[in-house]
Amino acid sequence: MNFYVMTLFPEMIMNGLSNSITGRAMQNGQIHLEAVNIRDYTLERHGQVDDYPYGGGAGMVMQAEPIYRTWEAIIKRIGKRPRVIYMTPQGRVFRQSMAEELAKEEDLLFLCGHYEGVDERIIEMIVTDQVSIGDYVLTGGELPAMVMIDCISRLVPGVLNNSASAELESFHENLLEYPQYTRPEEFMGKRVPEILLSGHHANIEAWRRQQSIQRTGERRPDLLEAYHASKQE
Ligand code: 6GU
Repeated sequence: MNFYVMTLFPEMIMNGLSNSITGRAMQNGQIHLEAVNIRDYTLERHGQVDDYPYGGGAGMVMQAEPIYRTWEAIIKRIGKRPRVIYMTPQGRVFRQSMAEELAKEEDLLFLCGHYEGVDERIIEMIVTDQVSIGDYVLTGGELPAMVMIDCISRLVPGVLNNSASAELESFHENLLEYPQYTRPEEFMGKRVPEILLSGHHANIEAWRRQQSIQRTGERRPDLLEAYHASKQE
Protein backbone atom coordinates (compact mmCIF):
# COMPACT_ATOMS: atom_id res chain seq x y z
CA MET A 1 0.00 0.00 0.00
CA ASN A 2 1.44 3.36 -1.00
CA PHE A 3 0.49 6.58 0.79
CA TYR A 4 1.44 10.00 -0.57
CA VAL A 5 0.72 13.12 1.48
CA MET A 6 0.75 16.66 0.11
CA THR A 7 1.40 18.96 3.07
CA LEU A 8 3.23 22.02 4.33
CA PHE A 9 4.43 19.97 7.34
CA PRO A 10 5.96 16.76 6.01
CA GLU A 11 7.95 16.06 9.22
CA MET A 12 4.72 15.98 11.19
CA ILE A 13 3.45 13.11 9.01
CA MET A 14 6.73 11.17 8.90
CA ASN A 15 7.49 11.61 12.63
CA GLY A 16 3.98 10.67 13.66
CA LEU A 17 3.83 7.42 11.70
CA SER A 18 7.41 6.14 11.98
CA ASN A 19 6.85 4.47 15.37
CA SER A 20 5.15 1.32 16.57
CA ILE A 21 3.11 -0.75 14.12
CA THR A 22 3.07 1.71 11.21
CA GLY A 23 6.84 2.27 11.60
CA ARG A 24 7.47 -1.47 11.49
CA ALA A 25 5.18 -1.84 8.46
CA MET A 26 7.25 0.79 6.64
CA GLN A 27 10.50 -0.97 7.51
CA ASN A 28 9.04 -4.28 6.31
CA GLY A 29 7.92 -2.67 3.05
CA GLN A 30 4.27 -3.53 3.70
CA ILE A 31 3.40 0.14 3.45
CA HIS A 32 5.22 2.96 1.72
CA LEU A 33 4.74 6.50 3.07
CA GLU A 34 5.91 9.69 1.45
CA ALA A 35 5.13 13.21 2.62
CA VAL A 36 5.70 15.80 -0.11
CA ASN A 37 6.21 19.45 0.81
CA ILE A 38 3.87 21.69 -1.19
CA ARG A 39 6.26 24.58 -0.56
CA ASP A 40 8.85 22.86 -2.77
CA TYR A 41 6.53 23.41 -5.74
CA THR A 42 5.71 27.11 -5.43
CA LEU A 43 6.88 29.48 -8.16
CA GLU A 44 6.73 32.50 -5.85
CA ARG A 45 9.98 34.18 -4.85
CA HIS A 46 9.77 33.86 -1.10
CA GLY A 47 8.30 30.38 -1.00
CA GLN A 48 4.82 31.76 -0.53
CA VAL A 49 2.01 29.19 -0.79
CA ASP A 50 -0.99 31.15 0.53
CA ASP A 51 -2.67 34.50 0.03
CA TYR A 52 -5.57 36.66 1.23
CA PRO A 53 -9.07 35.46 0.38
CA TYR A 54 -10.87 37.25 -2.47
CA GLY A 55 -13.90 39.02 -1.01
CA GLY A 56 -12.11 39.56 2.29
CA GLY A 57 -12.36 37.75 5.58
CA ALA A 58 -10.08 36.30 8.20
CA GLY A 59 -7.03 34.15 7.55
CA MET A 60 -5.20 32.96 4.48
CA VAL A 61 -6.10 30.52 1.74
CA MET A 62 -3.68 28.01 0.21
CA GLN A 63 -3.12 28.77 -3.46
CA ALA A 64 -4.05 26.32 -6.21
CA GLU A 65 -0.81 26.41 -8.21
CA PRO A 66 1.69 24.89 -5.75
CA ILE A 67 -0.80 22.14 -4.89
CA TYR A 68 -1.43 21.43 -8.56
CA ARG A 69 2.29 21.24 -9.27
CA THR A 70 2.87 18.94 -6.29
CA TRP A 71 0.09 16.62 -7.49
CA GLU A 72 1.43 16.68 -11.07
CA ALA A 73 4.96 15.78 -9.90
CA ILE A 74 3.63 12.83 -7.89
CA ILE A 75 1.37 11.37 -10.60
CA LYS A 76 4.08 11.75 -13.25
CA ARG A 77 6.61 9.97 -11.07
CA ILE A 78 4.36 7.06 -10.11
CA GLY A 79 2.64 6.85 -13.50
CA LYS A 80 -0.82 6.49 -11.92
CA ARG A 81 -3.67 8.75 -10.87
CA PRO A 82 -4.68 7.57 -7.41
CA ARG A 83 -7.71 8.79 -5.49
CA VAL A 84 -7.01 12.19 -3.92
CA ILE A 85 -8.46 12.59 -0.44
CA TYR A 86 -8.84 16.15 0.81
CA MET A 87 -8.97 16.37 4.60
CA THR A 88 -11.71 18.82 5.59
CA PRO A 89 -14.35 19.17 8.32
CA GLN A 90 -16.80 19.53 5.40
CA GLY A 91 -16.13 15.98 4.19
CA ARG A 92 -17.87 12.66 4.77
CA VAL A 93 -17.16 11.42 8.30
CA PHE A 94 -14.46 8.74 8.41
CA ARG A 95 -15.62 5.33 9.70
CA GLN A 96 -14.20 1.81 9.88
CA SER A 97 -16.29 0.86 6.85
CA MET A 98 -14.62 3.64 4.81
CA ALA A 99 -11.18 2.42 5.95
CA GLU A 100 -12.08 -1.09 4.77
CA GLU A 101 -13.04 0.29 1.35
CA LEU A 102 -9.89 2.42 1.00
CA ALA A 103 -7.63 -0.46 2.10
CA LYS A 104 -8.47 -2.12 -1.23
CA GLU A 105 -6.63 0.65 -3.14
CA GLU A 106 -3.00 0.26 -4.19
CA ASP A 107 -2.20 3.99 -3.85
CA LEU A 108 -3.79 6.85 -1.92
CA LEU A 109 -2.92 10.51 -2.14
CA PHE A 110 -3.85 12.87 0.71
CA LEU A 111 -4.14 16.65 0.55
CA CYS A 112 -3.75 18.46 3.87
CA GLY A 113 -5.02 22.01 4.04
CA HIS A 114 -3.99 24.55 6.60
CA TYR A 115 -5.10 28.06 7.57
CA GLU A 116 -8.60 28.77 6.27
CA GLY A 117 -8.43 26.04 3.64
CA VAL A 118 -7.47 25.73 0.00
CA ASP A 119 -8.61 27.49 -3.18
CA GLU A 120 -11.89 25.80 -4.19
CA ARG A 121 -10.65 25.32 -7.79
CA ILE A 122 -7.98 22.82 -6.77
CA ILE A 123 -10.67 20.73 -5.06
CA GLU A 124 -12.72 20.73 -8.28
CA MET A 125 -9.67 19.83 -10.36
CA ILE A 126 -7.87 17.03 -8.49
CA VAL A 127 -9.84 15.89 -5.42
CA THR A 128 -11.89 12.69 -5.63
CA ASP A 129 -12.92 12.32 -1.95
CA GLN A 130 -13.44 14.80 0.88
CA VAL A 131 -13.15 13.33 4.36
CA SER A 132 -13.56 14.63 7.92
CA ILE A 133 -12.55 12.68 11.03
CA GLY A 134 -15.35 14.06 13.21
CA ASP A 135 -17.40 17.05 14.21
CA TYR A 136 -14.75 19.31 15.68
CA VAL A 137 -12.28 21.73 14.12
CA LEU A 138 -8.52 21.16 13.89
CA THR A 139 -5.79 23.53 12.71
CA GLY A 140 -4.92 21.43 9.67
CA GLY A 141 -5.41 18.20 7.79
CA GLU A 142 -2.18 16.51 8.95
CA LEU A 143 -3.54 14.81 12.07
CA PRO A 144 -6.65 13.64 10.20
CA ALA A 145 -4.49 12.21 7.38
CA MET A 146 -2.35 10.42 9.99
CA VAL A 147 -5.47 9.00 11.61
CA MET A 148 -6.64 7.64 8.26
CA ILE A 149 -3.22 6.22 7.30
CA ASP A 150 -2.86 4.50 10.69
CA CYS A 151 -6.33 3.01 10.44
CA ILE A 152 -5.95 1.84 6.82
CA SER A 153 -2.41 0.50 7.38
CA ARG A 154 -3.49 -1.96 10.04
CA LEU A 155 -5.95 -3.47 7.54
CA VAL A 156 -3.15 -4.22 5.05
CA PRO A 157 -2.45 -7.98 5.15
CA GLY A 158 0.61 -8.77 7.29
CA VAL A 159 0.78 -5.43 9.12
CA LEU A 160 -0.76 -6.83 12.28
CA ASN A 161 0.90 -9.91 13.72
CA ASN A 162 -2.34 -11.82 14.13
CA SER A 163 -4.50 -11.69 11.02
CA ALA A 164 -7.61 -12.60 13.04
CA SER A 165 -7.47 -9.61 15.38
CA ALA A 166 -8.57 -7.03 12.82
CA GLU A 167 -11.83 -8.94 12.44
CA LEU A 168 -12.59 -9.44 16.13
CA GLU A 169 -12.27 -5.87 17.27
CA SER A 170 -14.37 -2.82 17.99
CA PHE A 171 -16.70 -1.70 15.17
CA HIS A 172 -16.50 -4.92 13.26
CA GLU A 173 -20.18 -5.91 12.97
CA ASN A 174 -20.97 -2.60 14.71
CA LEU A 175 -20.08 -3.96 18.15
CA LEU A 176 -17.54 -2.68 20.67
CA GLU A 177 -14.88 -5.04 21.90
CA TYR A 178 -15.27 -7.24 25.01
CA PRO A 179 -13.07 -6.56 28.11
CA GLN A 180 -9.55 -8.05 28.21
CA TYR A 181 -7.51 -9.32 31.15
CA THR A 182 -3.95 -10.57 31.60
CA ARG A 183 -1.78 -11.76 34.53
CA PRO A 184 -2.12 -11.76 37.48
CA GLU A 185 -5.42 -13.52 38.23
CA GLU A 186 -5.95 -11.16 41.14
CA PHE A 187 -4.89 -7.51 41.21
CA MET A 188 -5.53 -5.48 44.40
CA GLY A 189 -8.33 -7.84 45.32
CA LYS A 190 -10.00 -7.69 41.89
CA ARG A 191 -10.24 -11.09 40.21
CA VAL A 192 -10.33 -11.94 36.52
CA PRO A 193 -13.84 -13.23 35.58
CA GLU A 194 -13.83 -16.96 36.43
CA ILE A 195 -15.13 -18.04 33.02
CA LEU A 196 -11.92 -16.84 31.33
CA LEU A 197 -9.92 -19.26 33.49
CA SER A 198 -12.23 -22.21 32.75
CA GLY A 199 -10.65 -23.25 29.46
CA HIS A 200 -14.15 -23.79 28.05
CA HIS A 201 -13.84 -22.08 24.67
CA ALA A 202 -17.50 -22.12 23.65
CA ASN A 203 -18.57 -20.60 26.97
CA ILE A 204 -15.83 -17.98 26.77
CA GLU A 205 -16.91 -17.02 23.27
CA ALA A 206 -20.56 -16.73 24.36
CA TRP A 207 -19.57 -14.60 27.39
CA ARG A 208 -17.47 -12.28 25.22
CA ARG A 209 -20.29 -11.86 22.73
CA GLN A 210 -22.70 -11.02 25.55
CA GLN A 211 -20.20 -8.50 26.99
CA SER A 212 -19.76 -6.88 23.56
CA ILE A 213 -23.50 -6.48 23.09
CA GLN A 214 -24.05 -5.19 26.64
CA ARG A 215 -21.20 -2.66 26.32
CA THR A 216 -22.38 -1.43 22.96
CA GLY A 217 -25.89 -0.94 24.35
CA GLU A 218 -24.59 1.02 27.35
CA ARG A 219 -21.96 3.12 25.59
CA ARG A 220 -23.05 3.34 21.95
CA PRO A 221 -26.78 2.67 21.58
CA ASP A 222 -26.53 4.15 18.06
CA LEU A 223 -24.18 1.32 17.06
CA LEU A 224 -26.36 -1.33 18.68
CA GLU A 225 -29.25 -0.28 16.44
CA ALA A 226 -27.02 -0.74 13.38
CA TYR A 227 -26.00 -4.16 14.75
CA HIS A 228 -29.62 -5.28 15.20
CA ALA A 229 -30.49 -3.94 11.74
CA SER A 230 -27.68 -5.86 10.03
CA LYS A 231 -28.56 -9.04 11.95
CA GLN A 232 -32.01 -9.06 10.33
CA GLU A 233 -30.58 -9.48 6.82
CL1 6GU B 1 -10.20 16.45 8.03
N1 6GU B 1 -9.57 18.84 8.98
C1 6GU B 1 -9.65 19.79 9.89
N2 6GU B 1 -8.95 20.92 9.72
N3 6GU B 1 -10.39 19.72 10.98
C2 6GU B 1 -11.08 18.58 11.13
C3 6GU B 1 -11.05 17.53 10.22
C4 6GU B 1 -10.27 17.69 9.12
N4 6GU B 1 -11.84 16.54 10.66
C5 6GU B 1 -12.35 16.98 11.80
N5 6GU B 1 -11.90 18.22 12.09
